[in-house]
Amino acid sequence: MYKSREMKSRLPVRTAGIALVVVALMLAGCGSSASTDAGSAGSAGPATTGGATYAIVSNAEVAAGFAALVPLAATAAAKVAAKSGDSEAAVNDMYTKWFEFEGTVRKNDESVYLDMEDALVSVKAGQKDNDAAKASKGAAALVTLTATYLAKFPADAAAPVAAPALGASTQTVLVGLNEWKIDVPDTIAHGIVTLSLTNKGNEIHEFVVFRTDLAVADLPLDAEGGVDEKGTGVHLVDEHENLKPGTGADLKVDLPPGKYVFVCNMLGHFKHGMVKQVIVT
Ligand SMILES: [Cu+2]
Repeated sequence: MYKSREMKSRLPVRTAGIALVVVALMLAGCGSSASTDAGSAGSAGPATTGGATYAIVSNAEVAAGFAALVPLAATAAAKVAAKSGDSEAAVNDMYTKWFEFEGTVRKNDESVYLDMEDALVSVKAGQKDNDAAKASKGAAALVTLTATYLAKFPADAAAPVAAPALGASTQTVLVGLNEWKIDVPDTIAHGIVTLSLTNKGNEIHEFVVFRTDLAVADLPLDAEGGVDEKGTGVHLVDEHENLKPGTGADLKVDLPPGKYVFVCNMLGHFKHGMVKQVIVT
């Protein structure tokens, strides 16, 4: 993600001559890579476990879950470092295990839960970006967070009372990207959500999901005037980069209830209004 962000900031000012070359290059690359974009996005998302996502399990089951999850995260990070071909499968295995007990962690300790989600996203982003340091940082954070959690909720503690009718859903939500807006419903039901992205405009767009309680006007900004993906008060959930005009891709995300903003963080696009606040119920 950081590599492409740097590339964006180095994009030349669009004087007439340069713009023609850029457009020609974009058109040339469009047909060949469109299917690649959609394919990688579809398989990169975590596996769906449907209604079991927010199941409340016993503390013993959570402890057993962490005993399996921590090595899975370490394995995924090691495969990223080794540039192994099945590193993406290892990330998916990690998420599949996490989905078995994350609802209980969230119910017991929302703060640790959110930090764990960030740690897992770091492993996943490291895999996508071929960034071994990022993946291993996420795996290491998970070890620390697991110890923190298990100290508070050991395996032999009584199970929490089940949350009433959380009933996670699986659904597809259509998202239209255009100059300069993001068309998506104001509210989305929580659960595993497939965001079906379509670039309906004439520019390359991207799509970034943040969980944040901040109003759009209060979002932390980076030096280029985009939303600072590591800024205070925002949690990066996931993103899909470089969606060419006329192409689409699916981004599968796990959205607990809360406030979110969807952003196009291409240079200048956020300031042009490509941001949408969404409530997940
Ligand atoms: Cu955009």
